[in-house]
Amino acid sequence: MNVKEIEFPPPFELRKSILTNILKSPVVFKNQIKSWSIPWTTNELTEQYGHILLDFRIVPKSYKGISWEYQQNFVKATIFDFTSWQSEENKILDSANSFKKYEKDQYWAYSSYNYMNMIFSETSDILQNVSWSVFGFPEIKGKESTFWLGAEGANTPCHYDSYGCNLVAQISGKKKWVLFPPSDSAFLYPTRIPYEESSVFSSVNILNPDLSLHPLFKKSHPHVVVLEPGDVLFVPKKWWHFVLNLDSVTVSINTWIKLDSDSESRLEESVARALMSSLIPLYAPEEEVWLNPKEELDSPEQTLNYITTSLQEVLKIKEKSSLPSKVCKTDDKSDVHSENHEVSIDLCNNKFIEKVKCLQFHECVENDSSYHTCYQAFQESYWILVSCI
Ligand SMILES: O=C(O)CCC(=O)C(=O)O
Repeated sequence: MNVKEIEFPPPFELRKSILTNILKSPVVFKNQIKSWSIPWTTNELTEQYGHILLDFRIVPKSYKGISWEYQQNFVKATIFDFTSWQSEENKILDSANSFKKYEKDQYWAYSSYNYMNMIFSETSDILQNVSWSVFGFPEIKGKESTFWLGAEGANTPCHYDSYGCNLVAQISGKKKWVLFPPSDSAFLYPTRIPYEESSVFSSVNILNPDLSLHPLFKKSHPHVVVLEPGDVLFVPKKWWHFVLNLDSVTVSINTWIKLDSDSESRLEESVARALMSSLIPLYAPEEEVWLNPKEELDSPEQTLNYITTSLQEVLKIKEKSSLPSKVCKTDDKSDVHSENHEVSIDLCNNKFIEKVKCLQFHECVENDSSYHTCYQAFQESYWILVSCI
């Protein structure tokens, strides 16, 4: 098939398309970040940043359930420990290597969602040389980006992010992204358990779906893309995604771009937070974890404050948008008109993203699932409250 090559748009045009929500489908951009002067190979990464200490979650490769963060073991290890574990035989690893007791054929490890300014020093090249300017966001650099390092098989459960949209740069190894449009939400059985601020998880085990439990999943519309080093994926707001590392040392760097609609999402999130903060202490069964690691519950006063502040923010924005001018200010003070705006370049028909029939992208295995339907009452009350806002 003769597919039209997509011309890369000028940065200001891409910025406009992203901020005004004209770019509604995922897009892969090729060959735009090769000039980033950062470690592209495992050797360079180990040489320059081998000493950096990260938290890795460790999961047996035989585990076929959803890899929820709260269920997993964590190890603290350096990047050097990780890359040597992946390239050497376990028996010749230094005894101080934190992965020594984990056979790499039997376990995967993932250090995910590391804010780069928390792990790399301020003067490090990687922090300075990551720049999203070619996509129209010169104000976003390494400091505002996150770093992901994982082994083959490491994955992130299917979820969507409540705020912003996402630019993901693939640096080393390959990653498979399975994306679903926001309109597929009903087919993905959204859940706030485990609770994590700004992540709405799907109850469906994407690699091993149980159709007796989640029959609507077969109506979903997966969009599959394998990212290679140098690719950048744009993920529009509220697109669901499941992500799988395909190589032994897989590195990606991403950033979330703030959108005007985030204020409404903050209000929704404040309701979720209030509900979880009051429900978890009362109802979470002892043997179940309803809270993701690093999350904390708030006091009733805090949750109320959070709702009030985010509601005021929404009302302020609504008031502003009812004024005659439809100009919204972006972070860099350039004006972006939210209507009457023509996009001259067709970005939405991207040839690298394959729309597949649901269940075609993996073997569908019917399995026993221990997912607890007792969450249902809670789930329903949450979605009713959110939809009332
Ligand atoms: O790369 C991954 O494993 C997940 C990335 C992700 O969820 C995101 O960038 O929003």
